[in-house]
Amino acid sequence: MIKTPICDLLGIEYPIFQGGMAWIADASLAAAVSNGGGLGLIAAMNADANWLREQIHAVRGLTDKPFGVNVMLMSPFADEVAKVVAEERVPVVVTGAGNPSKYMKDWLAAGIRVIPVVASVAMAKLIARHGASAVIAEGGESGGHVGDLTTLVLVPQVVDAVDVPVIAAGGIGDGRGVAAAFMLGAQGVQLGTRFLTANECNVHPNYKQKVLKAKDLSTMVTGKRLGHPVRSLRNPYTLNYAKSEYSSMPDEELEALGGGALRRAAVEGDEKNGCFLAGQIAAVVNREQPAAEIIRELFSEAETVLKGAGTWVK
Ligand code: TUI
Repeated sequence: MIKTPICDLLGIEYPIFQGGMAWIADASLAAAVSNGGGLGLIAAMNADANWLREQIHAVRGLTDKPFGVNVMLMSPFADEVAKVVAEERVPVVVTGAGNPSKYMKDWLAAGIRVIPVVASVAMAKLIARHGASAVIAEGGESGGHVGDLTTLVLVPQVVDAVDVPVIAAGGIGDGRGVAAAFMLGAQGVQLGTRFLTANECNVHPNYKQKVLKAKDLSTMVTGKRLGHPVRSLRNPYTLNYAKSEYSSMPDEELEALGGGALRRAAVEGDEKNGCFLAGQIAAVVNREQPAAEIIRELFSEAETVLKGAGTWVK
């Protein structure tokens, strides 16, 4: 049985978080993951306060286990979303895509455990000083908004730099990845792409199929020109965006190309005009399963791997 201090800190059975995937991670998926013994997250993404409040109430109706909300800091609604999580006293807030320091005081005063995603050592140190309970070190193998460093390189450096527990994210999709994260010094893992194909995930079926069919080179990163690189599955939309990015198209037009693309993928399953965010590890995700089964399988595989880890040492 793999148990780490993060389990006691948050009151969860397995040290695993479900990634806060925009337009995908709703109350249904979050509750399934929490009921399976992990930490389920609702993605506040670009939604407003009312939508989030409804989702928080929905998840509370589906589970009595701890859950969290992922606050995407680039969202135009970040301020109102930050207020809702404090008012609702959600057990855990995970932040992404920026620096959450300005919200930390209010969240900590509301008794919330704040666990920011970081993509650098500097951000990890800063946020630990502001009272984060743990940090999620996310490598650029992940889907969605990506930093420059890989998980293999980022995680041990963050582990060395801060005194709080580190959760590894990016490029983890099976028990081998979970085992590797623990070997790097992480106390837990966060997986997005693997949970996207959970039975309880309400994303459009076309999206699940695209992840299930993905191969090693199926993802690409676009958006560097505007400063917000995102990893997604290669399709007519991303190829056109990439071409435009290297053309003389004005920034405003390029920005307009991005608008609504995540929704078209996740809600409409629009294969041509949607942006299907996914991590590189989509290549090893090959079946739909209940979330609880995913969690059990990941940790049983990880235990086997860790027990055999000394095999080659003579
Ligand atoms: O946030 C994510 N993944 C995301 S957010 C998202 S929605 C979106 N839509 C369009 C454009 C961009 C995003 C889709 N996927 N992951 C967590 C994450 N956070 N990865 C990297 C970071 C990060 C990066 C910089 C965290 C902190 C940071 O600090 C920079 C600074 O100094 O503010």
